[in-house]
Amino acid sequence: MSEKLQRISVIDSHTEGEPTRVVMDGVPDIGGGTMRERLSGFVENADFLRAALLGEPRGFEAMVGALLCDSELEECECGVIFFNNAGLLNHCLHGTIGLVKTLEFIGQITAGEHRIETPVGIVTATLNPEGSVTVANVPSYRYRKSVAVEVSGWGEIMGDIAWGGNWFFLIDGFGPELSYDNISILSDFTLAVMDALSSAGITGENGDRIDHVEVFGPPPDDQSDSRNFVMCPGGQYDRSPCGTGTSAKLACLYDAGKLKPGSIWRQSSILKTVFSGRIEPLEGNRVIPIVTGRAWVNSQSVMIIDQDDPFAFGIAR
Ligand code: PYC
Repeated sequence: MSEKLQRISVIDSHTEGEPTRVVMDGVPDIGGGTMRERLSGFVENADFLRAALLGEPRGFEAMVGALLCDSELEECECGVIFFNNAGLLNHCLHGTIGLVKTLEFIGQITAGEHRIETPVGIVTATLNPEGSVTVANVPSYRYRKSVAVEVSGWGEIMGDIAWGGNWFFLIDGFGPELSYDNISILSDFTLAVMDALSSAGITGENGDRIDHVEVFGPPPDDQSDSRNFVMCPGGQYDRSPCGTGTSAKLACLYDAGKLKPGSIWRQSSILKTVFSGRIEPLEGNRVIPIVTGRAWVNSQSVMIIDQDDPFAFGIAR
């Protein structure tokens, strides 16, 4: 192959329906340090990956990218930086589950506990003997409860603001019915809420942008306790129950006295796939959410970036 061709190795998986593309090799140097410190190196040198690998014609907009990195922390198996069509993500729990199954697939890990460094902290992922993955997430908490926001076309909507590794606005019992046939209207609704939060200056702690909106409703069957629909930054909904979103939900339930240590909460996605979760309490209203889900590796490939290809860096770029 000539030098005008750049080759990038990836392994794809889906976690309860939501895709993860792990970038294994072939990426420019983004520097060292913690995963948080490397984010600026990613933006400077590797941001092209977002459109090139996740956008058309190689990917599709709902894909989440996970750049596999070495970690400088001795206790960590590896580090990871998550990104999607809109930019960098603070964290991604379905992506962590996908990454663990990818590391198992290439023979790097076997069943047991593995620490992974993310930009928001270290998580402990357990690859269970039967194949599922349990992630003990970063400390999570409800920041504000029953916050009202006026949403154009929908009126006043109430929700909680919580951190689960990303910032969420959690809406329970308002909005369109949670059904697969309603994905388009659920998308319109949650995007309108995201816009309204931003216009009203409603944020997470320290002015952080709330970039995920999560709507809850009754469970679709007896396999779960609730169903959700989660809108991610970039306008795509999460096909899985959203791991950081489930973490935020667990923190809210705990703060409301509705989830005790030892109890299990089963969160269904809009596709009816399920994450099960529990909490370990920390000080105050903080908890460590512990979330279990399944992922399957479904592709291993080498992406070719041909400098002569008009869409070498994706159609969206
Ligand atoms: O599972 O945490 C998650 C997630 C965040 C965005 C998409 N999935």
